[in-house]
Amino acid sequence: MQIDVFTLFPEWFDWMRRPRHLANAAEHAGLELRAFSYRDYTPLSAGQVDDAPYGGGAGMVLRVDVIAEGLQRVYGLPAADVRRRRRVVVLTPRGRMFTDRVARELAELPELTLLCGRYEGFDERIVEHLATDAVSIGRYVLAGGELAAMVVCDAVLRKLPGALGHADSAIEESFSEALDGAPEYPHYTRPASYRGWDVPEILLSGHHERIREWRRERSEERGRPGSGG
Ligand code: 6GU
Repeated sequence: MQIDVFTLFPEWFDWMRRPRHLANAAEHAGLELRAFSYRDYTPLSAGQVDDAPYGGGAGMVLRVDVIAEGLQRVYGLPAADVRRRRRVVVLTPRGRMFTDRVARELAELPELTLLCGRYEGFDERIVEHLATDAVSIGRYVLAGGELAAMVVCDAVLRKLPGALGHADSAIEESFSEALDGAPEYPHYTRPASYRGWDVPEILLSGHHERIREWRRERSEERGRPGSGG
């Protein structure tokens, strides 16, 4: 899979290349992460990428011509055609909520482009004419889409076959369908007793069937997303 991120801070995405576990996971999963700077492609002078909002108001807005030029130059296609060839997702607090389901959906794509915004946001024509859809990672506002893009990359990487050392870890992960959308059950490891804090007996019993049942119950107990649990 190839993920391209467009951002004002491409070096932030070295995050994925340096820590060994991430670099290894990306390599095993065949993930190629590229980061492009809007400034490298802006047709305006002095690296300008944003402008004051029409109608007035605070903050600056990313310009549609700048984003279009970046897409056109990187993909060698008219900017409006790029979204017919690959998924182009705008990261914005007003996008569709990013969930385990969306992560799985994106992980099935061969190619994905993420557009990060800073300032007040994107000129609406970017969302309407250059992107396929918009995604948000939560009901709060970040200074930019970069952290959200990293969240998306991390969650998508975990879904790629080969990314995790243990193939089952992603399947039984919290919020996945294998757990019926419930959070994951609690984990324990050695020591079995620490300061009188004991690991539940059942996990030491070797009764795999009963352990499975116990885990399912604990997972359900933790509640479903949105239940307040
Ligand atoms: Cl995708 N971007 C920004 N700027 N803020 C957010 C977000 C995205 N998701 C939640 N808050």
